Formats: sequence, structure tokens, C-alpha cells
Amino acid sequence: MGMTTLDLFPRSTPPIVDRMGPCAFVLRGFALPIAAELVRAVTAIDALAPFRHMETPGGFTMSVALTNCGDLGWTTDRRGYRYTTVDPVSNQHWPAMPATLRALARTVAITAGFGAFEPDACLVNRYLPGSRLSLHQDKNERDFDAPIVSVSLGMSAVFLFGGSARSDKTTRVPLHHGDVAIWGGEDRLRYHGVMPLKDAPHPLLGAQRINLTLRKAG
Ligand code: MD3
Ligand code: FE
Repeated sequence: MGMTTLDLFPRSTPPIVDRMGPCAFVLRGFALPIAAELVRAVTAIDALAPFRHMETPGGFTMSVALTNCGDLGWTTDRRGYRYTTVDPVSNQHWPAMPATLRALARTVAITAGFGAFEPDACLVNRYLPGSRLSLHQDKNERDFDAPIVSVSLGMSAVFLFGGSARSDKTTRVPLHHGDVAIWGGEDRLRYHGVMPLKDAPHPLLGAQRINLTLRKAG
């Protein structure tokens, strides 16, 4: 058998997987072997495309600061939500997606049974104590057949996992440094959000949480 991306993440034990829904999973600590490398990559992305607080179409400024890497990046302003090839702040292309991050996402998609996954966009969210993300659906991507993979770094957060209607009840799922979530299929359009972050500094990242979500947007 030839090399696959699975060989990049050798393990002696099976991953610990929590199931959030029929097609939604958290792989606990799966990114820990590359966490320090990902933190350095985020610092490099921030140097080229700095984290910024974007405005929503409704006129609110997001408490989460964000940037992107990859061919496409998610943005919002008064005109709406969309993916762009260029950072509207610099008019330059978004920084490249780190190869190790893409390999991790591919490995997780295979491990969780979603098959081949070729992300072209990575939204990077930065939470400080008190930052939150209100309930929303991820529906700006062109097709909803591909899953989404997310990597959490730094301070822990409480993730809210809802249903297909905003008013559906939510369950709380803790997400810790190194956890990787993947969701697709019938869970792809579920409402979700993040509770306001507690101020509990992390040894590697201090008083912040970084979340990277890899998507096939185009
Ligand atoms: C969605 N980010 O950027 S990702 C976003 O932690 C976003 O920053 C959050 O929502 C964050 O759009 C959450 C984690 C996640 C995990 C499982 C899901 C999102 C999910 C299952 C279904 C839908
Ligand atoms: Fe989302």
C-alpha cells in the first residue's frame, strides 16, 4: 500500500470520538501532535492578513475577530456574507492554507467515514474572554455535500449544537485545545454557536481561543 495522509498522523491507539449527531463527531485531542505548528501558522497568517472584527449585514460588529487562509476566505460587511479570493483589507490574496492543516482535515474526513475532502477555504476565528458566536448555519458554501472540519486551539469553549430550526433546543459540547470536529450529511446545516468565553488562560496561547474551520466553499 502507498503513502496516504493517514501516515502523517500515526497512532498507537484509536482516537477518542464523541458523537454529536448522526453525521457529527468530535475527535478528542486529534490535532495535539501538530498544535504548536498550527499556532505558528496562525501567527504567520495574522502577519499577512491580520485578525479583524467584521460587521454583519444587520450592522453589528462581531465579538470574534477573524481572518482566512486558502483560495477562498469568508467575509461579512453591510452588503452580506460571502467568500472572496482576496482580503478586502489588503486587496491581496488570502495567505496559503498550511499543508499540514489540509492533511489533517483530509485524514479526519477519511477517519470519520466522509471520504475524500479537498478544502479550499479556512476561516480562522479568534476569541478573547467574553467573545461569543451567536446561533447560525454555515450556508455560504456552494455545495453542502462536503463536510466541514474544525480545529480548536487554546482556551476551552462551550459549543452549542442545535437543530435545523433556530428555535430547536441546543446541546452543549465542550471543545478543548487540540479537539477536531467534523460534521456533514444530515448535520451539515444544523444551527450552532459558541457561548461567551470564560477567562481561563491556556499555557500555549494565553487568554485566547483560535478555531480553524476548513470548508469546500467554491
Ligand atoms: C456546525 N465556528 O466559524 S466550529 C464558524 O468554534 C463556526 O469558532 C465555531 O461555527 C467556532 O462558522 C464552531 C465547530 C462545529 C462543530 C460541529 C458542528 C460546528 C458545527 C456541527 C454542525 C454544524
Ligand atoms: Fe459556523
